[in-house]
Amino acid sequence: MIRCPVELLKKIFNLMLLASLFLVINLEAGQWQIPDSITTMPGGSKLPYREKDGVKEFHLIAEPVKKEMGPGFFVDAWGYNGSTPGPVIEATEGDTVRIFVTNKLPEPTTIHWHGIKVPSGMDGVTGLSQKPIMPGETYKYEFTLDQWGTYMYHPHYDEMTQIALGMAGFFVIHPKSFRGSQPDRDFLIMLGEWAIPPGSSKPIPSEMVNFNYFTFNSTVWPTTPSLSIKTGEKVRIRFGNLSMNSHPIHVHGTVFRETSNGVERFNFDAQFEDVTVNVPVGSVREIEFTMDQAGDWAIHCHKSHHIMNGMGHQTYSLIDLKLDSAEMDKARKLIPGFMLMGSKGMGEMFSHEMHSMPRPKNFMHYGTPGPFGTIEMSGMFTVMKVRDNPEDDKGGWYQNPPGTVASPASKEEIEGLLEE
Ligand SMILES: [Cu+2]
Repeated sequence: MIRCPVELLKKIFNLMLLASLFLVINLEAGQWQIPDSITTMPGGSKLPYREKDGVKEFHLIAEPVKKEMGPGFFVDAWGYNGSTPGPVIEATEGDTVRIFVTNKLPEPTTIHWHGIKVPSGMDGVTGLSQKPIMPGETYKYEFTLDQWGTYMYHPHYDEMTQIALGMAGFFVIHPKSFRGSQPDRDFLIMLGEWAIPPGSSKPIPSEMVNFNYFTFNSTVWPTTPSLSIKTGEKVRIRFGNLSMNSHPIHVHGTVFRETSNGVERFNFDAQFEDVTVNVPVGSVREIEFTMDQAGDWAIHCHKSHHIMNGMGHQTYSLIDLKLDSAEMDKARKLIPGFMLMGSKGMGEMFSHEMHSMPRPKNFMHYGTPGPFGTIEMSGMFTVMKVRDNPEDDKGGWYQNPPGTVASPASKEEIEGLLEE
């Protein structure tokens, strides 16, 4: 028990001394630590670093990864340090970084630091800038960062296979001093495409066009976490794309400014307002906005096939076609790849009846429960949960104020409206 202020001061002094000693010991030992910033990759992690002789050291491990892409839907992917995308590398402009890369894949690999100015021999291109890192080997990359912004890393050996299986990650370089604006939330989303046959857990790396899973940070909704935002907060989202297609990402509930293509930041005059940001292959796009209105707001790719799961894209239209079951059987035999597409559209695919139909093992279904029935979107889709008090929110759906939800019109309201 502390009886007088002098004793209290002594106690505080001793504690501070102990804490600083502990800090010195830790720094000397080069303890691994997690970068301290608000930047987060929903569903992902950050790569720890340690300081050694004024250099920031990191350790990436290229390895096979069992990824839960959707609830109960597991994929045999490749990634880094147990995850796809790989953990976020974070450093600051001016830092010298030393990155150890251990190869635990069954084939060689390298790492290319996409967009980062490095010496030619650190650029990671197999055969051109270095020898491949053989399975079991650990290589060392070292360079000084004299730029800032949002960059990426990926292999430059057997790119088709390794990137298709999930090997990609963000490399965020924070500016040394304040530039532009400071958001309250700073999210990273890596866009991905996968071709995974129904019932299989193995993505097909040679697929070039016909993908059937589209992911934010290698997951589909509802495994992709929702983004928790407080009303009035300033939000930044950084999108990276190392897939085979561009992805126009549409944000509901706000108009955003496109503030950067990852390379530092556009001058304010060069920034522009938009509602959809197209993220080309091999590129980064950053957007910033303020969420003024509480609610559940969708954010998704606007290529409508990219918000579906497990969908075959070479089906025939049965809309308006009335076939009995014998005719259906005949059609199935006659037309290769013929599937049971709805005759009134595809909406019935999302119904609960469809969910009760037998389906292959390890298969991600089409719709998930929402506050008003089934949410049909999945794939490249998540929800921004904007709340006045996110701390009090139990993760449920937005409670709309009475009279603010679209509802059936009454007879009186539409009187005369439907007359010829
Ligand atoms: Cu897309």
